[in-house]
Amino acid sequence: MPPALDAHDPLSLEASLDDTERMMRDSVRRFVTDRVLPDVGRWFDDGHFPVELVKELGSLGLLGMHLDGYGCAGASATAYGLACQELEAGDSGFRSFVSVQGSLAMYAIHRFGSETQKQEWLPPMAAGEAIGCFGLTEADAGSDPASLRTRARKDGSDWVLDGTKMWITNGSIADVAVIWAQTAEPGDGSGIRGFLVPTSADGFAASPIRHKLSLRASVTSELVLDGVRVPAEAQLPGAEGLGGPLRCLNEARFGIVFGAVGAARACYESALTYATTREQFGRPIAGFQLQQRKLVDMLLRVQRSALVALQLGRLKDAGTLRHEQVSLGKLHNVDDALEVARTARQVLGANGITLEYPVIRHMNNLESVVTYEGTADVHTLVLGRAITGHDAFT
Ligand code: TGC
Ligand code: FAD
Repeated sequence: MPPALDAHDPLSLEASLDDTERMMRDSVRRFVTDRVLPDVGRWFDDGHFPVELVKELGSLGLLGMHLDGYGCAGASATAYGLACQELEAGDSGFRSFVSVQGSLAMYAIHRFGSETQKQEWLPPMAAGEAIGCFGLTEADAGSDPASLRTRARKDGSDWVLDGTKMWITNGSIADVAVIWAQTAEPGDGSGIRGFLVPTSADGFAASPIRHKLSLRASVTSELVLDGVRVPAEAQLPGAEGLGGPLRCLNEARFGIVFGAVGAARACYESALTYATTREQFGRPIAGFQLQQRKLVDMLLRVQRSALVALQLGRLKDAGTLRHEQVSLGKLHNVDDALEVARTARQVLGANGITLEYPVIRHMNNLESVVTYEGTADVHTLVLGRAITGHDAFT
């Protein structure tokens, strides 16, 4: 007889991981259990991101972990994804930090930067000694970043940047901001270019966005660039046009595909434990058919999402992953994670609305996750365009 069904791994997906992937997953899970879970409810309540843990994330090799050289771990895409999964099982804020640091800011430098830029920024960022942010979105340019209005103009050999960026993760704790701006002056070439702006530069200001009810254990900021002057060498030489930032987004979206599985799993497990211990009408609520239906529905969604994530990980490691496939994964897994979180919250009854349990924290966080890195609508239309050949954006 095969062993009894494992309620936490009913498809035996564990067996499809190799030793390195399992070790990485387990070390991040330990970090989350020991360093994040005991305090994360309080951090969320206080609207606080514990910046003192950033160096620990660095020493675990999690910052820019799928990049090669410059102090980065050079891990496989699947191992990176599994790390994101475990971090987000703790809180989306931690996965967000790692995504922005490694997949947006460091990836932009690694992929598009000069050798000097890589040497200057990547080693301290990998170690968690320097923090990066990624400024693409503006108040009037969210889903449509091609319409961004931040400008970079040439003055002698320098660049001068003016504009405002909105909703920027890590903005107020960053040492360097990757800023995407329009260069439209004659002789400068035109189009969107990326710039590495030290946050200590004159004219640069970052202020935290307050009163968020989602991703509270994460820093989200507004950036103002008022005549910020940087040398010619601050421009990322390899990035030209919207394709530059969009390539960075593919990396971070890939991490979210896995991260969403972690958040969903945490909600499912919380609901399963609760349902088997909470008694009403003289027995555990897990014995009622309606609750079993909810638990099984959650289980199916978590497993489906885990399969999608693993398949995308294998494709990325094989070098064949397309950006539309990342859109499919982000759309599917975040939608399912939100559905799992909402269902789990109901299973917990009144306890489901408190921070004593992780569920409503994940549920609220996932409202950001479904919005950033391309909303569910945007990814639906990316897929719609891919399967019909008709572009609904233009
Ligand atoms: P479109 O004409 O489709 O494309 C312009 C050029 O880019 C190429 N391209 C891509 N390249 C790489 N990866 C992708 N995913 C790409 N999508 C498009 C495309 O081939 C084209 O290249 P070329 O050489 O022909 O010029 O551009 P569009 O203006 O129609 O827009 C397409 C759309 C809507 C899909 C895109 O604008 C989009 O993805 N919008 C969503 C914006 C977004 O996701 N913003 C995220 C900001 S960062 C963030 O949220 C961080 S939160 C992180 C955290 O805290 O975890
Ligand atoms: P809008 O684009 O105004 O969309 C509003 C609604 O209209 C949405 O439902 C959308 O799906 C829909 N919509 C838009 N266009 C279409 C269309 N063509 N067809 C159908 N429906 C459409 N950005 C960064 O650059 N860096 C960061 O680090 C960063 N971190 C973030 C952290 C948090 C917590 C949050 C919430 C956001 C962050 N963002 C960041 C911004 C994020 O990427 C944007 O919020 C997102 O791209 C959506 O833009 P928007 O909020 O302006 O919404």
